[in-house]
Amino acid sequence: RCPLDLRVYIAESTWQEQFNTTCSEIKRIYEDSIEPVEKRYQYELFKPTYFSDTLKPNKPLVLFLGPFSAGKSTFINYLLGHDCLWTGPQPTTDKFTIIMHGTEESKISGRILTSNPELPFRRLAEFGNQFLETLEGIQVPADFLKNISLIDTPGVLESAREVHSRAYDYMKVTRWFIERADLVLVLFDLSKLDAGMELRSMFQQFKGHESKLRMV
Ligand SMILES: Nc1nc2c(ncn2[C@@H]2O[C@H](COP(=O)(O)OP(=O)(O)O)[C@@H](O)[C@H]2O)c(=O)[nH]1
Ligand SMILES: [Mg+2]
Repeated sequence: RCPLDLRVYIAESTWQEQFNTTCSEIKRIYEDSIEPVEKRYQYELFKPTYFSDTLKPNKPLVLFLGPFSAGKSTFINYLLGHDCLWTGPQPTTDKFTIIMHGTEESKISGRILTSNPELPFRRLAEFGNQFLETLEGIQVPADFLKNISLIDTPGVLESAREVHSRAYDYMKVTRWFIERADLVLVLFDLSKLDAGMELRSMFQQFKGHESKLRMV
């Protein structure tokens, strides 16, 4: 289904224009022809659609990873201009926090985040209820969040692993976020390096997505 005018346009335009036109044409076909059928037969009830998550115009995601107490939350608070996230020297919180734009500051539970079809997080529900307890969203009226969303993570735990055992598969969740992120910043504090097996497994999750990795 390629109308003649689109083919003429492709012949005369630059690569970026062709890419944008093709994406918007595929999206239009999806929205006009496929999405109504999905809705009519309640396709999402038995099979969440991968395409709707990727075709909807989602904002770029920047993921923050690294050891506990490396300064991830402090750095995000700095970007936001005020203290939205809890920070401190001890690994007392174990939350994945999605920071999005909102007209006023508010929190969103993991369950609401994963049930909203307008957001690209529905498939996170597959990691189970225990994980959803550790997932939260916050909306912040910061201007730069109009173009980008951030994800803060609990951080890898080497020495205190048995004290803060996790009731979900941290590495699989990390891989899920790495696959969807556009940029991944791994923060370290060189004065408290605690590198071990968990950090090594975390880096293994980058397989195929190494180009997104930046170490700070
Ligand atoms: N000296 C110093 N301390 C920092 C810096 N960034 C964060 N901290 C402190 O390091 C501790 C851990 O920071 P936090 O942002 O909670 O780390 P996270 O676990 O990676 O989110 C807090 O007590 C911060 O005040 C920094 O650039 N320099
Ligand atoms: Mg933190």
